Amino acid sequence: MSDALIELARRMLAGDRRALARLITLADDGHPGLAHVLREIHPRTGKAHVIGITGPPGAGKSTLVWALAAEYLRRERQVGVIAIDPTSPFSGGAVLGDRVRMPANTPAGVYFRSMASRGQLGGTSRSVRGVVHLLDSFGKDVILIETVGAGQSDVAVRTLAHTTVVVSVPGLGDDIQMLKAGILEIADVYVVNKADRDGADRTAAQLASMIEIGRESARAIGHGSDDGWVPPVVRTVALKGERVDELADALDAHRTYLVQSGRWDTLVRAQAEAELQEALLVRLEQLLARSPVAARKDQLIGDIAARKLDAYQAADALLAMLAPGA
Ligand SMILES: Nc1nc2c(ncn2[C@@H]2O[C@H](COP(=O)(O)OP(=O)(O)OP(=O)(O)O)[C@@H](O)[C@H]2O)c(=O)[nH]1
Ligand SMILES: [Mg+2]
Repeated sequence: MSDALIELARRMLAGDRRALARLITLADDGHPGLAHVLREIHPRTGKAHVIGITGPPGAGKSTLVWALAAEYLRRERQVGVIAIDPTSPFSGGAVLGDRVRMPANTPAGVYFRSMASRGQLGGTSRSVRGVVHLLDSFGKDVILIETVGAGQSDVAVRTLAHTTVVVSVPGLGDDIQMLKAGILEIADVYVVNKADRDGADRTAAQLASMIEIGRESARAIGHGSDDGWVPPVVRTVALKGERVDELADALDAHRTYLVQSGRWDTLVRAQAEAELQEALLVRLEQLLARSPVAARKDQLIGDIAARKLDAYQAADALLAMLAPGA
């Protein structure tokens, strides 16, 4: 099994798109054999600029992603697109009749994949991370990840992206929901899309003043202070590709800033740490499942429920059985 997967990984690294598609499906399914694949491709990852694009349903994120992909292609950069679809019928996206999934003619050189977020934070981030690694090793220079804002998958993606873009639309300045969700604090670049509509300038000005207030209060408490990056606000008309070049410039500038300030390395380390933690948990679960100790687990769960033990005592008991004397 693992030999076949390694062979598939080698074909993918040699540029075979169908091998890439099959591996991505395995990552999406959380296939256990993917560990072998990741080992094979790991030395070839770490080059792509991973950009998360988030915002409320219907803001034009998908339209913008495609316009941006076309712009990157003009700049002779290879692009991968991951769209994370919320599975919940209440999240809005899926019920909008006019949502854009994918343009009729996907530009050549753009690899697109839609993934369902299963409402399970760890599961989503693990499989998306796997897909990011695959696209990265395949040679994509830029990986765009679209998520609907303020959901769990959105939080998961934030730990994967180097740069986060928050897309809003005219009128947002009057809507404090986004502020409440804390979404405004996370952006490296802001977009006011649908700038062909009334109020775009006003919304952009409100965003800019909110950014300034945020920076001032951070300075006042001696926190986060002046770190050299002021998030720009770009007004786009994604539908017509207007000012999408300006957005691409802002994203490139952010990447340069990250590299020059040393923050790129900090992000890479933080991601490596998150990944190690995930891997440890997976391995620990496998170890437990295979060991005779597994039989004790049910009993310990009963003890926790009956308030005889707390969860940490139970975990310590399991670990003591797994590794006596450790
Ligand atoms: N007027 C105008 N409409 C736009 C613009 N960009 C996108 N739209 C339209 O807005 C609607 C939603 O666009 P999508 O790109 O699907 O928006 P989205 O944010 O990806 O939506 P979900 O993924 O469903 O959350 C579509 O009808 C688009 O054609 C724009 O710049 N101006
Ligand atoms: Mg969309």
